[in-house]
Amino acid sequence: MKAQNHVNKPITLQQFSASEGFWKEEMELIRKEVLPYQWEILNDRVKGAAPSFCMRNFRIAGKMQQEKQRLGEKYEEPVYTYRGFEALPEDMEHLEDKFYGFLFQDSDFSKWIEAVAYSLANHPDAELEKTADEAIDIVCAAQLENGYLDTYYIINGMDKSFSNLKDHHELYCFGHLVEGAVAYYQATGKDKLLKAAMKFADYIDSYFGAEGNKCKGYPGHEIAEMALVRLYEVTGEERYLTLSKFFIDERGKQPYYWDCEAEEMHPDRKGNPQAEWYHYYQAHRPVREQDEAVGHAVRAMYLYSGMADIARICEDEELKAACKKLWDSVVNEKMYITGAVGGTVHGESFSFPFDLPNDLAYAETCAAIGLIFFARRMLEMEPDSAYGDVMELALYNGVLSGMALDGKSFFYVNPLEVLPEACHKDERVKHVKPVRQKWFGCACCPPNLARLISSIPTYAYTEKEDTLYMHLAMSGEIVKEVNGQKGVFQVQTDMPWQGNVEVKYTGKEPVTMTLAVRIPGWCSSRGIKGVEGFSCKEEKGYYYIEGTWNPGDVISFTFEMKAQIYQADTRVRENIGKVAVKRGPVVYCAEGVDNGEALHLLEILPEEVIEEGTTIMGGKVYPTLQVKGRKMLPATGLYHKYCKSQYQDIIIKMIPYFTWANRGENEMRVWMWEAK
Ligand code: FUB
Ligand code: ZN
Repeated sequence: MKAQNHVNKPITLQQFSASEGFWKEEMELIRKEVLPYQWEILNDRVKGAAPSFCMRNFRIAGKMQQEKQRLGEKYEEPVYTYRGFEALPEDMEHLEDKFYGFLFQDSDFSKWIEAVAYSLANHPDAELEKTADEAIDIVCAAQLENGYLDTYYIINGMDKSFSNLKDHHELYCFGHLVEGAVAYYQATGKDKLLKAAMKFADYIDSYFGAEGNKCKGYPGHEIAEMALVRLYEVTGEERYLTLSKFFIDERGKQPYYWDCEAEEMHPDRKGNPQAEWYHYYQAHRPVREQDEAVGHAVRAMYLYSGMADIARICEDEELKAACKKLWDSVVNEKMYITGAVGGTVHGESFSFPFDLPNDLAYAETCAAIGLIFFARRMLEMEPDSAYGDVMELALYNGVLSGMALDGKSFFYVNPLEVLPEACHKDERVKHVKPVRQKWFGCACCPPNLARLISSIPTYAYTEKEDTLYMHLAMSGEIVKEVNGQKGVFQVQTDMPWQGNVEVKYTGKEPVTMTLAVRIPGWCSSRGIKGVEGFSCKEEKGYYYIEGTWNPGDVISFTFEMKAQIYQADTRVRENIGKVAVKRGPVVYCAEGVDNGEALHLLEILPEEVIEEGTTIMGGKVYPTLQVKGRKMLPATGLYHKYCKSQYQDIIIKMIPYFTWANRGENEMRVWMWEAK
């Protein structure tokens, strides 16, 4: 296999220190509020929140290992009986020593520890690190001698482990464990969890693979693919890269591995009635032949991210071409204006092209996070502002909407239109919650948010030998080594609220290198100052400023940011006759609390001037927009003879979409009628 060290890679968190501004506040929120809160949750100590059972399961599995040691040969392994999803116990005080929760509950710890790792890299915190070390001890104590580490099977019976790859998430939990372990090692230098993850990886490597009799299965829920690449990059062990590539290339081959798996599980059943569902798992055909984003949206995003990793490292042009086709399918046909993906609750999946309902949307937080993973990997392969634009869009909208401004409640589903009465009474929108929840039985999204936000500088900046890329402007100091010399830049910006970015060179010694800055697709006009003495060219939506940087050099960028009206492709049936408002990367929405009930009666006058204002939410000031419009006056009688509709002029107050539902339960709309 042709494996190369990649050329354009994310910076490390140690290279960046955030200064005052939007992202510093977000990262501090994660550190001070979200991570301690989530630790309480993982230990089932938050009243009124759905129980997690995550750390409890690890403790029980650990106790079993102790028992095994104590009893030696007398120890009796549990024999697996399928339990399905455990109903929530009524008596939380007196639980049996068994596995509770979703079968991938372990992954909540792994995401949490990953977020903790990033947070520690940004900001040392002895107390948090101590808690994390204790958590790692609990997790490692549950590991089997052979390296296996998934509490669902350890507790329920190992005899059936790896027998249901399609649905039982062992390789998903493994992938998350690896990601958390790598991050913790990189942040702290402590390798206990990394060693445990490697041991598990080696066990998996001895079980799966192309060689001889090894199992030809692959994950039902992707993530191991990209996790193994990270493990390869941190350890240099090529076998992890080979295993990742195996999982990617085995997927969708015929005969389908999962058909064989199903036959073993149900020997009496002829054929596999589930086979037609393989598109849900992106396993309907080999990934290199796939050209439409289908199935479960999070799975898809994680798979495409892994494919992009392999395409980059192995310089695999065919795989890269598949990634590009899938990217186009997502962003040109299946993405919401908020950067959210997954149009249908059925299977938490993509629907057909341009089927993007606003109220029925699934738009899972994790899926938008996955799109950011995919975008960053496409940028690593090929810096093109089109990827950066989507990454930024998903981040400021479909992702951030997943968390309350105080970091203590979360959305799993992020629709673009909410009528609370429907959420309560209409089965079709039962999946939509009108207010964020403290936690979820299936809690994939909240710790995913924590790990993304606390590692956000690694999405904003990537680097290769002599070039520093700024994909997202973020205030802080960034260090870039070039040929043994230390370049230091101070970035100052008010993004996402203002489009000005100032980059000052504050290194002690001059450094010759290139700074590449993304030109946001949303800016209506732009300017750059201070480039005299540098060579400055534009390529694929980036300014490339090349030359010798001397202490005191300052380059300023102005990306004009003003409120703009957007329309959807006419194939999006839902949005015909409607408009949405965006300012820079931020999508705006109208809420009932500002505009009264019945938002469906409001219309926007798209050609009128939009005024800007502010409002206070959660103790912070947020920009608002005052959009001229009108409100249709009520006309009663279920059906009546036509009479010209009557309107009243109004000003529609709009707030950033990600801040909605922070002032109690109320209506919300992104797409509003266009006044004709
Ligand atoms: O299956 C694991 C996670 O739970 C998925 O990524 C989410 O969509 C949720 O179903
Ligand atoms: Zn999720």
